[in-house]
Amino acid sequence: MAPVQIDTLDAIAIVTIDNPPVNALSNAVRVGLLEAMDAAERDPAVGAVVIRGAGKNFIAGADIREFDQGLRPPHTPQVVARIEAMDKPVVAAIHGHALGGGLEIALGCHGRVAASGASVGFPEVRLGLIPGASGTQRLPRLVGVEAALDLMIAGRPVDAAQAHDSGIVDAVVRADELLDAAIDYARSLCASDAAPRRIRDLPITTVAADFFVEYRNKIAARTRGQLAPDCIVRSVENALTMSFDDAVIAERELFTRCMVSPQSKALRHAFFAERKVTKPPQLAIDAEPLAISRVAIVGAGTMGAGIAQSCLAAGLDVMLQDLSEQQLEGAREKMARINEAAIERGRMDSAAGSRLLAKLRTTTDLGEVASVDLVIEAVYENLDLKREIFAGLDKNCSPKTLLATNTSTLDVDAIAAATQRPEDVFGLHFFSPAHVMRLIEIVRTASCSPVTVAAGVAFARKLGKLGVVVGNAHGFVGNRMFHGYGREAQALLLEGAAPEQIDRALVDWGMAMGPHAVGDLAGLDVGYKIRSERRDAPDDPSYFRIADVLAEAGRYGQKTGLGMYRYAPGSREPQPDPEVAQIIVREAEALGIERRNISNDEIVERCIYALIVEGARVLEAGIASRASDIDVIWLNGYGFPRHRGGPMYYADSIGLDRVHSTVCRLEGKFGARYWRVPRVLEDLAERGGRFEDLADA
Ligand code: 3H9
Repeated sequence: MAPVQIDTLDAIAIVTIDNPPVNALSNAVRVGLLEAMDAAERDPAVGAVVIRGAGKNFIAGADIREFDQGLRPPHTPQVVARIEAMDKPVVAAIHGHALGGGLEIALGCHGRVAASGASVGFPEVRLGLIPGASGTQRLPRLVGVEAALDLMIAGRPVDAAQAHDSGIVDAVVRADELLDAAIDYARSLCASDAAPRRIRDLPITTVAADFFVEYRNKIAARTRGQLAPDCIVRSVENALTMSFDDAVIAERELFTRCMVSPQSKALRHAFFAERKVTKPPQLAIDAEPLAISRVAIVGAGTMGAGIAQSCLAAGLDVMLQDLSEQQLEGAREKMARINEAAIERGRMDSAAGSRLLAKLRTTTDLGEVASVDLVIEAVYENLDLKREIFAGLDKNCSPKTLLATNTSTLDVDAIAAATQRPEDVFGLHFFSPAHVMRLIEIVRTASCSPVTVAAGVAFARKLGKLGVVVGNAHGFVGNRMFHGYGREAQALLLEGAAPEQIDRALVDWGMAMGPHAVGDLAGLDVGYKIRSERRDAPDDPSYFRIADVLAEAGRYGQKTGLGMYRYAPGSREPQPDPEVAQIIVREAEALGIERRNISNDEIVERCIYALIVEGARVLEAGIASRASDIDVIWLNGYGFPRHRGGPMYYADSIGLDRVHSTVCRLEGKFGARYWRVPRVLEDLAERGGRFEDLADA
C-alpha cells in the first residue's frame, strides 16, 4: 500500500501517512505528501486538508536510516514549504509522537490539533543533529526564541498540554475525537475570510543584545564537546538576522554539516544499538516471554530498595523480603527519600509518591515470596549465602517462579546449581542507583532456557530499562572491561600521573567521570574485596597497588571522606590529597618503577585502548553477543561519551588496522601480559573488517 493515502470526506481531503513502524518521513512519504498536496489543491471538491498518521504515531521524524545512504529529493524542507504555501487550509491531527521532521511537517500546517496523549518535540540534538526542515526558524516565531531554544537543546518532547500552553498546538482533544476535531477545525479555517496562518510570516520577538552570549554560557557545561547544540543556537540566531528563506538555506547547511559529522554517526549508532539489544540472538527461537506482574525482592539493602522502587514505578506488585525488620524499615525510608527527591524535581506529585509507597509489601518470611512470577535476590556478595537462599527459594517457590540474582561478580551458574531448576535461574545485574540507572545486564547461564532469557528482556523493558543479555563470566561485560580500564588508570599513577590529571584527561575526552573519582564513589573497599576473592588475579605486585594500599588504610572513598581524594564533610567534591601523592611516590619506589612526565594523550590512549582490547576479548569469548551490545553497556552504565558511540564503535571509527598497530606498539612497550593483541582484532584488522560486522554470538 502507498505510504501516503488521500481520502476525501465532505470537502475535506484526509491525508494519511502509513509507514510502519513509526511513520518516519522516508523518501516515499515525502513524495507522497507532495503529490497529496498537489491533488488536494487541484481538486475543486476539496476545501481543506487534514494530515494525520496511521498506527501509533503522527510522524516520528526523518527516516534516520536514510542519513547513511545520502538523502534523495524531495527533501523535507521542500515538503514543509509546499504544505504551508497551500491556499486551502491544512490542519495536522497529531497523536502519538510528532518528532523532529514530524513536528516540522505539523508546523508547516496552518493549524494543529493534538490528542491528549500526544507528545511533540525536536529530539534531533540527541542524534547530533539540528532540526533541518525549518524547525529552527518556525518554532521561535511560534513560541519565542528562548522557549524554542530550550526545547531544541534539551531534545526532550513535551506532552500535548504543555505544547498547548506554549502555543505549539492550537487545541487538545480526546484521542477518539481527534479526527473529527481536526476536520471541524479545518472547516472553520475554510469558512473564515482570513488567509491561512503561515508561521513563516509571523514576526519574531527580539531578544536582549547579550542574549545569545548568555544562552551559550548557560548550556556550556551540559553540551561540552558537542557540535549540534552550538549549530542550533547559531541557526536560531540567524532567524533574527536573516530573511526567512536565507535562514532556512543556512539551517540546511548546518544540518548537513551535523549529519555527516562523526558525532552524529556515533549517536545514530547508539540509537539503533539500543533498539537492537531488545532483540538478542538468543531469542531467535520463538520464545514467548512469561508475563511478569508480581515480583519479590530478597534483601532490603540499597540495591534491594532501588530495585523495589523501579518495579513499583513500573506498576508491578512488589514484595520486599529481609530477615531484619529494621532493614525493611530502612528500605522504606530510602524509598520515601527517593520519592521526595522526585517530588522536589517536579517529576512526581506527592499523592503519587504516597500511593507508590503504600503499594509496597514487606515481609521477614522467605516463605511469603512463594507465588510471585519473579524473585530477585539482592543480598550482599557472598556465594555461599546466595546458594543457600536459592536452595530455599527453589524448595518454596511455585514451579512457575523465575529466580534471578543481582550479583555483580559471582558465578551465576554456581548459584543456579544450588537449585533443581537451573533453566529458570538467571542474573539481573542492576547498576547503582538501581532506580536511576537504565542499564541491566541480563546474565544467561549455561543452562538457562531461552524462555527465561526472553522473560528477563521483557521485564527490563517493562521497567523502562535497557536489558542487555550477556554471558556468565567474571564481571560479565561491563565490570570485566572496567577492570582493564581501571588497571591502566592505576598503573599510570605509579608511573608518574596524579589522580586528578588522569581524571581530568578522561573527562576532557568525554567520560562522565574520571576512573579515580568513580572508585571513590563506588568505594575502594568494594574493588578490594572483589580482587582479594579472585583466584585468577595476575602475579603482578603493581596491579591495583595504590587502590589496595588505600583500602587497607581504611580510605574507602566518599563514604569515609578519604580515598584517592579527600572530601570536605558533607561534600562530594574530590580534592587532591598530598598524602595520596606521597603514598604513590613511596609505592612506586618500593616497586622500582621510575616515574616520568605523562601526557594527557598517553593517559587517554592507554585507558581507552585497554577498554577496546578487553571488549575484543569479551567478544572473542562470546560473553557479549555483538559489539553494539558492549557499546550500549558502556554508554548507559559507565558514562562513556555518547557522541563517541561506545568503545567498540569508537574502535571501528578509528579503523581496526590503526587500532591494531597501536595495540602492537603498547604490547611492545608494556609487555604481553595485558596488551597481547586479541585474535579477533588481528583477524579483523587484516581483512579490513569492523567489530560491528562480526556475526552475532
Ligand atoms: C529528524 O527528524 C531530522 C529533521 O529535523 C530534518 C529532516 C531533514 N527512523 O523506538 P522503538 C525504528 S531526525 C527510522 O523501539 P517505540 C526503530 O529503529 C529524527 N527508524 O519504538 C525500531 O526499529 P526495529 C528525529 C526508526 O514505540 C522501530 O522503529 N526523530 C525511527 O519504543 C521501533 O522503534 C527521532 O529522533 C526513525 N526516525 O518508540 C525519533 N524511529 O523494530 C526517533 C524509530 O527494526 N524515534 N525507528 O528495531 C523514537 O524516539 C522512538 O522510536 C519513538 C517510538 C518514540 C518514535
